[in-house]
Order: sequence, then C-alpha cells, then structure tokens
Amino acid sequence: MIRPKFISYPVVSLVAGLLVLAAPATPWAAEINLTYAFFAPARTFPGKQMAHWAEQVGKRTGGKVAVKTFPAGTLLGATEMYDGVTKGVADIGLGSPSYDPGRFPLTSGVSLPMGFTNATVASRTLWELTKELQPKEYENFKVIAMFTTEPGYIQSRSPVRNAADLKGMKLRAAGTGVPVLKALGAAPIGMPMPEVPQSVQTGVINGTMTSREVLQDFKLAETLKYVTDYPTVVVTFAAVMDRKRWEKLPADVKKVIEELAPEMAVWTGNYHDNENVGAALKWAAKEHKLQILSLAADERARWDAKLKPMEAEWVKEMNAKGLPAVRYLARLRELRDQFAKK
Ligand code: DTR
Repeated sequence: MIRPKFISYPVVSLVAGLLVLAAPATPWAAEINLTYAFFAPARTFPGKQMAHWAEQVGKRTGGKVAVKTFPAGTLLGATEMYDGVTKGVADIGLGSPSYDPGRFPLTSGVSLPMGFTNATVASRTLWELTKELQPKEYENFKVIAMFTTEPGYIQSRSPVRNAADLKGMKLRAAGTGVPVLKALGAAPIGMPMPEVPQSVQTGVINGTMTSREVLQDFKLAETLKYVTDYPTVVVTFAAVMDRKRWEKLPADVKKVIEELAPEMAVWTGNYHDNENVGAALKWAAKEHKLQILSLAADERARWDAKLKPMEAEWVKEMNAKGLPAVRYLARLRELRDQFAKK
C-alpha cells in the first residue's frame, strides 16, 4: 500500500522538474510575447542589434518575455514603421528618424555636420540627449533603443575627387543627408536603404552617401567602386513601442528594457565601428577593387565651408516651429565631447 506512493513521488517530481527546465527555452511558455519589426535584412547591423536585444530581453526576464523578430520588411517597411507601431501591427518597430526629418525634427539635429568621428560616440550622444530633453516628437512612443551609423561617405560609380566631379551627380541619401549633398552641389534623392541596390543597378542613382558597411551588406561594391574619404553626417535609428502598449507591461519587464537601452547604443556602435565597417571595406577592396579617394586639403576646406551654414539654417527652421534648437545643439556638443574623451 505504501509502495505505489513511494514510486509515484519521484516520477511526478521528475516530470515537474523537466517542465520547469524546459520553460525558459520554449516560446509557448513565455508569459509575454512581443513582435519586433525592422525594414532591412537581419544580416545588417541594425538587424543584429534587434537580434541581440531580443536575446537579452529573453535572458534577463528569465524567459518571461519572448521576442519574435520580423526583419527585411516582413511586417513593416521603412516608411510605414512608426505608424505601424501606433496601429499595433508590431509591438516594437525599428525605424530611421532620418528618413522623416519632418516628423522627427529635433532628432535631425544629430544628423547635421557635427563632426562625429564614429557611431559609438554619436549613438551614445543620441540616446542621452533624447533621454534628457524628451523631444515632443516621441510623445506617443516609448523609445527602447537608439543608435546611429558612422558618418556617411560618398560611395559612387565614378570617382569623386572634387566639387566638379560631384556637380549634378544623382546621389541618394537618407532624408537628413539630402541638404548635405545639395550644399556640396550634387543632385540628391531621398530614398530608404533597401531600395538602393536596384536603383544603382538601373541607373536611377550614381551612388549613395551613407555608412560604408553597405558596400558588403547590400553588395553595393559590385557597382560602386569609389569612396570619397570625407566623413559627412550620421543616420539615426530609433526602436519604439506604442506608449499605451508599454504601459501595460509589468514593472519588472519595464526595468529590464530600460536598463538595456543605454547598453544598446554602446553595443551597436561598437559592433558597427569595430567589426562591421572594417570587414566590409576589406572585403570590397579584395573582391571588388574598391578605391578610397582622398580630398586635397584645400578642397576639403571648401567642402567644410559649404556645410558650415547648415547649422544656423537648421536653428532658424526649428525656432520657427517653436522647438528648443539652441539648447538641443548645446547639449549635443557637450555630450559629444564627453563621450569622445572616454
Ligand atoms: N538608414 C541608412 C543607413 C543604413 C546604413 N546601413 C544600414 C543597414 C540597414 C538599414 C539601413 C542602413 C541610410 O538610409 O542611409
């Protein structure tokens, strides 16, 4: 009579133990499931950022939250990202505020020619600045991660060594890069990154101005053989949740996500600066004979002079909208210099 009990106890506890062990690894066992959309492929550096975030949230919540990622526009494309999050198509959306400076006016200040030397410093500056000054443009969102590209470079089919080479050239940039190319004398076109490879193939554009890892990650080095060694402006990224959706999350989950946010700026900047871009340049030089063209010192000075008025014009434009432009740029400079020292 005693025997069956004796036998069944370890069996029950073994089954229970296996269930507990299995819980964190199985999506169906998570209490909260979040969808996360991005407009470009998983292999790109923002895509890697998304995967890292998803993994960290799963780990740090002990499996309570499972994040399902949708890269390459499978859930939302570049131009519909932020509205898609508001409509609930995805819980989290990673978009580029640089694609829509009208919607994210203050953030476009980070993409002025501010002399950022790498993505890590620019990403940390963008995150801290947004956290401190809380621009109204994010009022309906909870920002969960921000980062930038390295400063963009002109990458073109034919060599650009001076203003004459650039004159009238059809070059693509993110929205915030358009005034830069215009000031330098090119014929700029604003266009999301995923459309670039085909537009280069069909001759709609003769090149692009953005971070240099796209030479490999979008295989652009097959056609674009020249990079002009003149760093211009960074492109911004922001991953957001709808504010009402965010408010429904339990406090412990919110805490994990908030702790992760500043880390993501550093993680993404480091990966982009120290692995991603360097590997792409090496690959493009070896496989496609990429050439890096330097600007003569006097030519560089003339380009700098052409970009100089952009800041004052931006301040004027923001002031007209009643936005705290001067304060934003003053704090941006402080943070830039502080992070550049570390
Ligand atoms: N948003 C960008 C920059 C960009 C650079 N690398 C990637 C990778 C995936 C998406 C976008 C980007 C631009 O449009 O210039």
